[in-house]
Amino acid sequence: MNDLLPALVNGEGRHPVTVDGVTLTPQELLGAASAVAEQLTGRTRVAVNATASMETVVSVVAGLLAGVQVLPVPPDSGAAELRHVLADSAPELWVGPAPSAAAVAEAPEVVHLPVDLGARAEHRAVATTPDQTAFVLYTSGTTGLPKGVLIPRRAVAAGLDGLIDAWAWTGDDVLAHGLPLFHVHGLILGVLGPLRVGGGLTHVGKGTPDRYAEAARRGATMFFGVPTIWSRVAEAPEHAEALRGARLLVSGSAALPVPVFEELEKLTGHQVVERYGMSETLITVATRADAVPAAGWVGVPIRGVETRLRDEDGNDVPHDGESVGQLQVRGETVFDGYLNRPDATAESWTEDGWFRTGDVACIAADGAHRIVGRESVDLIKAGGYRIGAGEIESTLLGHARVAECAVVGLPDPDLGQRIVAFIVARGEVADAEALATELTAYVGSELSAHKRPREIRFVDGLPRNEMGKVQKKKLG
Ligand code: MCA
Ligand code: AMP
Repeated sequence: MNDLLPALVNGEGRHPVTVDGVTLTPQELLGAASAVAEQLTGRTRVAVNATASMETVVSVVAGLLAGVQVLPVPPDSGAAELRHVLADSAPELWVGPAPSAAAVAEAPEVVHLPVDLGARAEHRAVATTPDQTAFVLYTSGTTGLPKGVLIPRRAVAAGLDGLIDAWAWTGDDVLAHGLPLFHVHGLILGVLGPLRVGGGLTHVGKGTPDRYAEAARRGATMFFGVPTIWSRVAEAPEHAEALRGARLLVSGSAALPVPVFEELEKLTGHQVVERYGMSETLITVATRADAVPAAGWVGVPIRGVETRLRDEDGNDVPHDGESVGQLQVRGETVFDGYLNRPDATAESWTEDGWFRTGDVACIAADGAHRIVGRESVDLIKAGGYRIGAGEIESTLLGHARVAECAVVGLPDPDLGQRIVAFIVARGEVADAEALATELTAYVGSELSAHKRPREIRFVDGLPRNEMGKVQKKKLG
């Protein structure tokens, strides 16, 4: 029995799946994934070098069919990030796309099992339980190294069913997007959603306005994007126009700016629906397809999820659409904890069992939610990626030319926030541009491309309070 992908396993999928130009029918996809799944019997956890490719999709489906834990690894992960992730999670195999040279260097003992997209094996049901871990997804915190979020199968099933219900998502829909396949948004919603419901998928490779327009012309009905993608679509009227015939445009992973919502309405005739979630909780709140979307609001809790607002003393905050409080959630979609981190896991829940999101929100009397921001300045959202300032700071401090540093997210019209590093250099800075380029590349080689600062500002000192703590609010 397979609890996660019933439409795929039961042969109910009617539309093909295309990923970056490679197309398989659902039956071909099931056949290729079943061939891999056979080879995963008896394994516990496998890593996937999660490039935006059909190999990644087949590998992830294979892992789920086989009941093993899937660890999607960002393909551009740098040396330090790989060292941590691979040591912490100890995957037994790489499945699918070949691991990067950096990944092989960090864990040469992990064997690579390639996938054959032409293989066609019979699907054999493997017994699984809802509490089994489906995914280990690494995500950044405010400080320290990324943590492995343990996402059980029940959360994936409940999260997708909640969205299928909220968006009246059916097997007639063809979803298009160009999101990375190593996060909840692109992978769990964007690949498993269509496969669970039996609809089509067109992964356009890169999320550019021209590719979204092309997918629309080819019949895609639903589009997913992060606000950066939508703001780029809004700036490309010649492509935006093609989205008029779509059924639903969805934005998430960061706040969609109101002017972008308004511009898209003018250009496409659609009011983009927003939804809100986290790696730890999957999507918890969504604007329903049958509701009238309001710019700046992300909708109501999906089926099976409850939310509440608390002030700093733990008291209830009124649902009046104005009062802000810490957003807490509970329900089927919430994760099981962080891998090997009982301390961080315990801190994440209140004593009465609610998960602390770290987001600040308000809730209106009709149940609509507005995300106001994050509690901590140390979690940056750039292009929809969640990035811990502390991780970048520790990395920069490992460079011989950095004496002190502070990393912040400053407002950016394209990315929402852009990563800016304020650096007190060791020694004289003769060529600031060359040193900035070197430090940026260093962060990329240790962490990953999207964690590179967009800008480096060399300063003589950092603003500190009497206790010596850097006052980040004074940087900018
Ligand atoms: C980027 N570039 C840089 C730097 N950063 N160059 C120098 N220094 C830097 N610091 C280069 C890039 O390599 C690229 O070069 C060029 O600049 C353009 O980069 P960029 O503007 O970043 O554009 P992009 O590469 O097209 O990325 C924008 C993007 C991307 C497509 C929106 O950020 C993205 O895919 N975001 C999605 C994140 C996501 O899925 N998050 C979900 C997690 P070249 O062109 O030469 O390559 S959140 C989640 O899952 C929860 C549950 C939720 O709510 O959804
Ligand atoms: P991640 O764990 O990478 O999925 O990032 C989760 C964070 O993204 C949340 O805690 C929010 O801060 C932010 N986020 C996701 N969706 C939205 C949204 N629709 N509006 C505002 N912030 C969002």
